[in-house]
Amino acid sequence: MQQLAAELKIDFQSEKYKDAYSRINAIVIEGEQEAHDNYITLGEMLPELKDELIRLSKMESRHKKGFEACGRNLSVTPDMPFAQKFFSGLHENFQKAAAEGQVVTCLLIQSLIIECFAIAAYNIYIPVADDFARKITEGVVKDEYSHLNFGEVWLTENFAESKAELEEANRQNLPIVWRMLNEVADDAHVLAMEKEALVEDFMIQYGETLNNIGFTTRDIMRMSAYGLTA
Ligand code: Y39
Ligand code: FE
Ligand code: FE
Ligand code: FE
Repeated sequence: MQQLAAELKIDFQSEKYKDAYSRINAIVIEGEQEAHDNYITLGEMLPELKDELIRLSKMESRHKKGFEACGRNLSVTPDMPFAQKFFSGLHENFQKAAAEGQVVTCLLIQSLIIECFAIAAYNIYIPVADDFARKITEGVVKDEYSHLNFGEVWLTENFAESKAELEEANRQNLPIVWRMLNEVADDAHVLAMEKEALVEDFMIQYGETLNNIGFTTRDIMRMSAYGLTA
């Protein structure tokens, strides 16, 4: 895997690489922090699953520390204000849903959308990462599959009562994901991560998950179309 980064002759120390990394690294650090906070909130909304959700939140804290080390390893200072702005749309929608006790919407935002985004981004990053970051990211992505699985299992078990809210939450949040992908495309390209690959991985993962939860192919086609206009 390491050969791809070498073949592409990625210069991890160039100013151009480090400048792009200061934003992507910040996005990942901010994302892991928000994922931590979101699982704590979900633990309060689902008291019978609190212990498991606290366990997930601790994994997210570890991920954050790992990615902070990746930035330090390249002598990059993450641009955290940029990252906070980057996440503000999903952040606000999660907060609003939590305040209204909409656990299904919260699960869709964190455990389906954000986790699928993470899985796509980390899988695309691993072959083009520096050696240090690759080892860290390989460990992290395994955890993200287990977080996606948590949301998938809960929503499968509660599918009938959740279906309408899931469709509405998808309609409100999927366009935000496409805007985020567009916003990060140029920086991702500098890291040898192509937007087309990110979109493809995201859609495969997200569509497969919706299918496992109980949506029909027809539902998934309709739900995926939201955001194409973003
Ligand atoms: O559950 C999690 O750990 C998710 C918070 C992390 C999301 C990280 C978002 C990655 C997007 C990076 C875009 C790079 C092209
Ligand atoms: Fe994580
Ligand atoms: Fe996660
Ligand atoms: Fe190019």
